[in-house]
Amino acid sequence: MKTLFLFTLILQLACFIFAKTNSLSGNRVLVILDKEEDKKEYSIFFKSLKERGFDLSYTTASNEKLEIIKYEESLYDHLILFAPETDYYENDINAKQFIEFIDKGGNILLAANENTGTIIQDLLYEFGAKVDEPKFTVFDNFVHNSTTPNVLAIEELENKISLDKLEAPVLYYGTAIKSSNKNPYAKPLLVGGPAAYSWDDTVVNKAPLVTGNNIVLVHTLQAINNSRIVMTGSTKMFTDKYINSPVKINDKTYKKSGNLDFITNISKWTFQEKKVLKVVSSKHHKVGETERPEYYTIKNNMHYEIEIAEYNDGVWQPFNATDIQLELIMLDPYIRVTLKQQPITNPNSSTYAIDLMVPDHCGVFTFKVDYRRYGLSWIKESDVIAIHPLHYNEFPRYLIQGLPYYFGAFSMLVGFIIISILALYHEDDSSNNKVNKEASTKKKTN
Ligand SMILES: *[C@@H]1O[C@H](CO)[C@@H](O)[C@H](O)[C@H]1NC(C)=O
Ligand SMILES: *[C@@H]1O[C@H](CO)[C@@H](O)[C@H](O)[C@H]1NC(C)=O
Ligand SMILES: *[C@@H]1O[C@H](CO)[C@@H](O)[C@H](O)[C@H]1NC(C)=O
Ligand SMILES: *[C@@H]1O[C@H](CO)[C@@H](O)[C@H](O)[C@H]1NC(C)=O
Ligand SMILES: CC(=O)N[C@H]1CO[C@H](CO)[C@@H](O)[C@@H]1O
Repeated sequence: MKTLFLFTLILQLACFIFAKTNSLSGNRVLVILDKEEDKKEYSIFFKSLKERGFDLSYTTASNEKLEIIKYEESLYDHLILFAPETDYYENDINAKQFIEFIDKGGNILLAANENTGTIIQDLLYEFGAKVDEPKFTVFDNFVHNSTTPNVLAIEELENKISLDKLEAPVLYYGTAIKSSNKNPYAKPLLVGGPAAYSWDDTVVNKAPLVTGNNIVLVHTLQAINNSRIVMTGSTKMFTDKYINSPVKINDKTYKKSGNLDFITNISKWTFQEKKVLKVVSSKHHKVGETERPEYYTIKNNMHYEIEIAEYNDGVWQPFNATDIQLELIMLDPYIRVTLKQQPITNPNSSTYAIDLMVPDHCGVFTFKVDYRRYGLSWIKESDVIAIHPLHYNEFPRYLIQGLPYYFGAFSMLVGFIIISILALYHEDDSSNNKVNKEASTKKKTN
């Protein structure tokens, strides 16, 4: 009995160790579906997530036990929202709660479709995006699969985020996302081709509201706290049918669509398994020293160094870039310089450094590295330190340029002494006169 217990304990421990995910923000995923049965349609995608170590919980939007935040704590690290059609989520869960979930550092993978309900519409609206009219789907008479013009076969990425190019076309059936383009934190990942338009199954009798490249198929957003959100207008994209479907586009055929590769890569990005940056360390000191000083003096030569690592699929790698800048700020940046990457010595990170002269201006300065590039998580490192003016004993003395002044000062001094001596020891004639006068009066009285 005891051995059995021990055995199960070891087994559990082993499961626990092997179930470790590569995600930096945790492995608890909640999948919200419209209907319980939908789960079967996405079996390949969900299986791939489980293999990556995620702990998936499934629920439906109309489940009474639906909860994402309890006592101010997120119950999950990531959400998969595959329930666009439900108009009312149980327990009053709405866009506000999803935003709160994001504020707490959660990531969301969201799929809408041609029957998107108000909850998901509201949520998209928060991200500066909205879906087209109900029943409208995206058509493209040039780049589509075999003879169905509303099953698009997309071959090109609009922005690279975690994948460089698509090996096979991605099949897409669903609604168009319209982006207001006002949210600087959002960028489209897949867009419609030049001939794409959004319409329902009636005859097109006026200009469609959204066409061509303005049709966003997959949209991404990275919030200021590095939470990541991916939105798409197609739930079908994630289904087994689309993943396994052959693709036939303009006489070219592919045995399998690129959907699995694509959704694997974007879900890795969403769930913080890729392109995550962190500052390992940063330091600054005077040239020739190693300790951070209490303050700098104007025009000191200083050395700044920052170590940055990039996380991809479970390993921290050296981060490579040529555009990381350091700013010395007092209200405005006084100095902004590009840091140079040093030869890589550590397998897990890379170092960027620069030597520079602190500004000829005293005050309290912030030394800041604020690096924001789309697709990578944002890093911000800052340190506040004072820059002092020169101390009275730090000025050089007796400059050649000062000679006329020294001459002036010393000639004054010498002149003063001479005049004082003259004034003190000068014998005045008038006193002689007085004596003479006294003598003469004496003579008179005699
Ligand atoms: C991700 O995309 C790359 C192409 O950029 C592809 O080679 C790879 O197979 C994709 N899938 C995964 C799981 O990385
Ligand atoms: C794409 O076209 C192929 C070849 O005609 C077909 O077998 C497949 O079912 C189509 N896929 C979809 C999702 O329509
Ligand atoms: C680099 O990271 C690996 C694990 O990813 C770790 O085993 C190794 O000790 C690290 N190396 C250094 C020099 O930090
Ligand atoms: C940065 O470059 C080094 C050396 O070329 C390489 O080993 C490392 O994998 C690169 N880092 C990333 C994140 O690609
Ligand atoms: C995890 C994390 O960094 N959360 C932050 C996300 O952004 C909000 C608002 O800016 C902060 O309050 C959270 O702490």
